[in-house]
Amino acid sequence: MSDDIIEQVRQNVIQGRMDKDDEGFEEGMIGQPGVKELVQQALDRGIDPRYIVMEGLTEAMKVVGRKFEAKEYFIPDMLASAETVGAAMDILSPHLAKSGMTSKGKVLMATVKGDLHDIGKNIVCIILKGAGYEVKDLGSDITPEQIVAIVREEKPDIIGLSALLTTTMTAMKETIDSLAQAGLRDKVKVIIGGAPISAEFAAEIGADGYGADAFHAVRVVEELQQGLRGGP
Ligand code: B1M
Repeated sequence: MSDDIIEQVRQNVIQGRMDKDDEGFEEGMIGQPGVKELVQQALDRGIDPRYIVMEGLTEAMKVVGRKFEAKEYFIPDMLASAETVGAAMDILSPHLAKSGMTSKGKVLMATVKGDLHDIGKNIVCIILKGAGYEVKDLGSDITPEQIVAIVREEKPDIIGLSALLTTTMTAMKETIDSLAQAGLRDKVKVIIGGAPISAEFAAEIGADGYGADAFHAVRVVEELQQGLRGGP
């Protein structure tokens, strides 16, 4: 039963159907629940919000990516799907982030220079907040210089960098090198993630950790905080 509604969430994200007033790919979709209504229904049925994020939203965006690669989808289609995920996250965030917890540490999060993809980074922010961290989201297309300046000012425990493009992965190394040049590298742990990133790449560029997904990222941040982790 729970899988039926998650499948409907996936299909509606893929079709970019925000709510019941949106047209879909098939006739007669107007009036049928869209992503917003389905996510609320899933929550009302007691489905774990983390399951909705991972199996509903994230899986759907993988399909969208494959369709884009196959030239079946174009940028407006990707954007429509991305917007439904944003709206779903607005509904899910309060359920994912427990309020009133003392901070376990301060994390700054950014999508790196040249990269505008922020959905995965936003999810990581929400899940980290839910795990009790103070999270400051710097946004996307953030340069190494901006990161150095804000690390100096905010003195975070961890900086999280996200990249979705193979062409922007190099900005992660630039950021780590800039932190080193500014004499800040030993003052902050760096964790990286995003679809093209791997543990091997993280080791290669001198990051302290690699998060495969938002929940893995939280485990890695926790290990880094406890000094249990020597590398990615
Ligand atoms: Co773009 N895009 N896009 N895109 N886009 C990809 C990434 C792509 C793989 C699509 C494809 O070709 N199949 C491809 C990259 C190819 C490559 O580099 N080899 C691509 C391209 C080419 C582009 C443009 C260049 C297209 C163009 O203009 N010709 C352009 C670049 C713009 C730019 O950034 N400068 C572009 C633009 C866009 C949109 C603006 C239309 C939109 C982004 C909207 C937004 O983010 N606000 C978009 C989208 C939506 C996608 C896909 C379809 C979906 C990305 C996504 O949100 N996934 C994507 C295809 C794909 O990834 N399958 C694609 C869902 C999200 C939950 O997953 O971000 O992986 P993800 O995050 C996960 C994990 O990776 C991890 O946790 C998250 C949650 O579990 N994670 C971390 C992420 N960051 C982490 C950080 C951590 C730890 C874990 O620690 C700090």
